[in-house]
Amino acid sequence: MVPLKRRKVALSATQGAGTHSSGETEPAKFPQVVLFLLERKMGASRRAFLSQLGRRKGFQVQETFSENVTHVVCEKNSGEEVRTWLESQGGGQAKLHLLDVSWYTESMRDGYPVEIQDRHKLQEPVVSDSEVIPFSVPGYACQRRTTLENHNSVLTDALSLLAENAELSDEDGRGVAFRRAAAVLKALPSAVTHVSQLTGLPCLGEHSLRVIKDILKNGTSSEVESTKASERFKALKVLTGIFGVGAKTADRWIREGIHNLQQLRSSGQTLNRAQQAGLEHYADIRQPVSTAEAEAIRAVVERAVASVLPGAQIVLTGGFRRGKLTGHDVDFLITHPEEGREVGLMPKLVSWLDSRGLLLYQKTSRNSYLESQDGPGRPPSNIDRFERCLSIFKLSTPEAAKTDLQDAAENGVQSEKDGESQSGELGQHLQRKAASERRWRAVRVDLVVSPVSQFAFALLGWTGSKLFERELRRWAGHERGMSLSSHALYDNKQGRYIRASSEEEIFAHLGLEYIPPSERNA
Ligand code: 8GT
Ligand code: MN
Repeated sequence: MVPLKRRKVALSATQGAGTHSSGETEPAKFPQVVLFLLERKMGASRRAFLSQLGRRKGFQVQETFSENVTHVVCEKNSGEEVRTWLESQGGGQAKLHLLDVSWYTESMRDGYPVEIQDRHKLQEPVVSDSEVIPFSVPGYACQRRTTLENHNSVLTDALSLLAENAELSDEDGRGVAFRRAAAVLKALPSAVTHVSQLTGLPCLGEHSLRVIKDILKNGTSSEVESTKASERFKALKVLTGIFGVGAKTADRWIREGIHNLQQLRSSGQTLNRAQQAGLEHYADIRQPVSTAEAEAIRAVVERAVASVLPGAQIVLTGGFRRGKLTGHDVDFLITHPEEGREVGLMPKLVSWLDSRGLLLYQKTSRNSYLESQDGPGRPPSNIDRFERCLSIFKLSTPEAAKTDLQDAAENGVQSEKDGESQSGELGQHLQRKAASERRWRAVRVDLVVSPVSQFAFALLGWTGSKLFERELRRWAGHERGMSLSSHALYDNKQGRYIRASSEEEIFAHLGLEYIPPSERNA
């Protein structure tokens, strides 16, 4: 045994975290790890012995507890007991590890801080409701600020996948329920670690709660895993990944035995123009669009708009306006400050782009919105009826070409995953060659033209997220007796339209605090 009484108890109290607590000057071997051994139940002599052993092995073992401590090592203490003691010491830092002495002895044996396993962690008592700080979240996504910083992405990814599966299976109700549950978790200021924290949160239905509990308990949800692995879900994803193919068409194809692109190509199915283009540019379109690419397309569209209608204004909407770094497409809203001048803009814009070979596909629908027909007395429907162009741009940038190269290089693995099985090495070689030779890539672009009188509504409606929009309309209807669309706000009780020239005004009319685009990522 070590002569205990000779330990220099007070020594380390004056020393910082970076120095060796035994008083020697050599640098700590593991500067990130600052240990403190709790004397309670361990006893002073054993503590002194273990501390000295640790220091000899190059660990920083502090004699007194401080903010610098990263690991508290205890013997025969429960988590609750240690937490009580910690509180009496003024807390300690948030990421403090509370560990059993077994972690320490194993680390001593191996000569380095071993990875922390569950069995090393102190037994935590079952958390009772009174001890957890419950999260508080308002019921509508449009009352919340949801940034891109998501502390619960494991949970929200799982719920989003189930939402997607429901949507692809014509079960929209279930889809929305999962989306709402995911949106609530996205808005939380920190990660959920215990189910009891969910008490009182809105929009968490029985099914969503079950999935969340599974993940908190086991790390995964069997339902999510089996959905992900199901042939039907995989086929639906691949087929609806084709521009122009919706869930209904994909479902019909699957019933006819078509599960991947190869099978679709050889099936002799009649494809419409959009689907043909979608199939042709499948690999490009499923590749996320970067902000740089979105900016490049903005520059092109700006040039086009300026030349066909000087003075017209163009705004990047959709996910990019919310600050997302990638998107599945690029959305633009175009208007002119003089009402009426925007009429006829879309065909001119499209032909400007088309004549320069910038469009691989386009389909323009005319503006079918007529306030006189839609109201008063007939509130505007959710369906958007602006003059609109769904297109596939041919984006030529060196950067795009580089991405294509990378794509092609990874294509073997990627395509297998997508169900687009390549026909051997030759197929892959040809695809790689084709991608490296072209100096462009296909990008989905949506262009929308709005009269300036409806611009604020169109901007709000096209900024998203989809759930945020849905929740705005639900709020308007249920809480305010109003109908909101991308064209207008209608007061059902007063039987009249409410004008607005900015998003801020619309939020105010709805009795909502203004939420900027970057916080609409519900
Ligand atoms: P992304 O990054 O995947 O592109 O995500 P996003 O930009 O948020 O979604 P989006 O599908 O591109 O749609 C952009 C916004 O436009 C959404 O908030 C959606 O609600 C809105 N929107 C309309 N009308 C329509 C429409 O007819 N079709 C689509 N796809 N979106 C519409 O207001
Ligand atoms: Mn978009």
